Amino acid sequence: MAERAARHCCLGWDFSTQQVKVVAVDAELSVFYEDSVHFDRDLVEFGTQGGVHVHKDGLTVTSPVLMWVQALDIILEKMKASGFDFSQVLALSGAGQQHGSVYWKTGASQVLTSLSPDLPLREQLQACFSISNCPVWMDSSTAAQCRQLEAAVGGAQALSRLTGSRAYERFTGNQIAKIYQQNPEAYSHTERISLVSSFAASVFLGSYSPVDYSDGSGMNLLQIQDKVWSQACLGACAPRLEEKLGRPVPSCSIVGAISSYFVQRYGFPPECKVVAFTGDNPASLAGMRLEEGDIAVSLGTSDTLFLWLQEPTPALEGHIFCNPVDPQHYMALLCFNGSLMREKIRDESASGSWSKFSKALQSTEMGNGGNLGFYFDVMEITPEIIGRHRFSAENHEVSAFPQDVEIRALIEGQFMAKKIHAEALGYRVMPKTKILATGGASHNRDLLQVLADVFGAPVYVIDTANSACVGSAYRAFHGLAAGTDMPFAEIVKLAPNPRLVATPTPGASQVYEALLQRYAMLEQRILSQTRGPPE
Ligand code: XUL
Repeated sequence: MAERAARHCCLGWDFSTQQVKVVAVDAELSVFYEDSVHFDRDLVEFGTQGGVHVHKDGLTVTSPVLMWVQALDIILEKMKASGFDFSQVLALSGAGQQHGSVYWKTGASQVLTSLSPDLPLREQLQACFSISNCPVWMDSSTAAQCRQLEAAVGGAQALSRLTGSRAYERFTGNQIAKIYQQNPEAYSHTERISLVSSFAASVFLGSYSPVDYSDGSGMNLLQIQDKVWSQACLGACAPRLEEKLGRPVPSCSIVGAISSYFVQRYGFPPECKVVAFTGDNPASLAGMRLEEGDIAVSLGTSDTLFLWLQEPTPALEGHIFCNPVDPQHYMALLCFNGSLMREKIRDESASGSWSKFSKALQSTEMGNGGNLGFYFDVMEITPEIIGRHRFSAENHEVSAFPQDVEIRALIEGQFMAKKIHAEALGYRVMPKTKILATGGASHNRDLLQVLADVFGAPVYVIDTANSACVGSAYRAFHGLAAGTDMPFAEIVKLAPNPRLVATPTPGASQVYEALLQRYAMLEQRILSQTRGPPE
């Protein structure tokens, strides 16, 4: 403990869908403290499942804002009880689940700046929100608002060129439009709208934190090239929106010093800096130290694929965000449904056991004897396909596969879809390409072997799966050095190197070259059967 106490450090926070996490990273970039508060388990009074409430319509998905506030109280008290020496914290930053939004009621900023150090945050902030259940990224209730936004700017492609994405239901602008239309009273009593990331930063700051460019790119409101709010988009969503959002800032900005509440209650130094918080995916890109040519694959509730880009090529699928570690550059993000389907097939075809699931992958051949499957019990994100579709080597639709074949068809299908849709954004696997895997399923070697084989590139994992959290601490160090123009890669050069876990099996590229073409063709066939031929 005494040795811990002497370490200068930065904190990285992660306000994810299911929990709040924190890590402390020292000047040698070692993680020496980790803690978390789990919403379903540690905050049962809020009655969430997986950190959210799914409403009766099956489309609206929200989380109580006070649950996030109370989680912060609990985790800070846990750190204090463990003897964590807050006086050594030089800076902190954090990540939030993307797209979710928080609505601060008129007068809340007064409360934020004058918090009493004797009371928990929840007690003092409970009357500060005009909307108590915040829309989160799993919400898909804003189809009408998406259509309105696209129509207002000249179509889906035009919106994508402007903001990096066509209209998505979970993107914040559309969520704000819905709140304005359905609850104009609450909207008019809102003085500030934050993302989950900038909300958490605001609490630490004791005043409203700006939205950063990178998480701001997930709103369908920010012009990603010019880094200003699009007046056309703001106007299409809700009135007086610009003043409620504040001006966006580069992701590595210091947004201020920590609020006196944390200095007095926990012993943070008054000069401790708050570096702009960003989205969980941008923070993961930082945590994995992605370099050009690399692909990062985060295997979680949703599987996300991200690529570093110099020149944005916005398309009708996927998203282009401003890059969180280099404001001149961009990143691309493709989202797919992920672990829920893997868990379902594990339960159905491997008696709920991951080790049986792995054995099925080991006992089946690359290419699965030509059998291919599409498994989308809920609407897939990229592309919009629903249902289960299985095909034999002769492209005949079949109703079932043996259990082992089913498991390999699911995993090969999930990875082939990723490669096909990354390439549709202009991405090409290069000889120096590394695939960096993270998230829950990145612990499964057999799954990563399939990933290496399908992409024809080596797969690495980083030591911790907490990449958003660790990336946030790295970004805090980056923010501290911002005045010196030191590039992010230089800041993180002491960080542990990624660990090689799988290299492509000889012959994999021949097997998958053919299979990828069939997968793409069958995907088109299913799409045209369900929504008619492409225009
Ligand atoms: C990204 C997205 C999810 C959330 C999860 O567009 O919706 O990855 O960020 O936290």
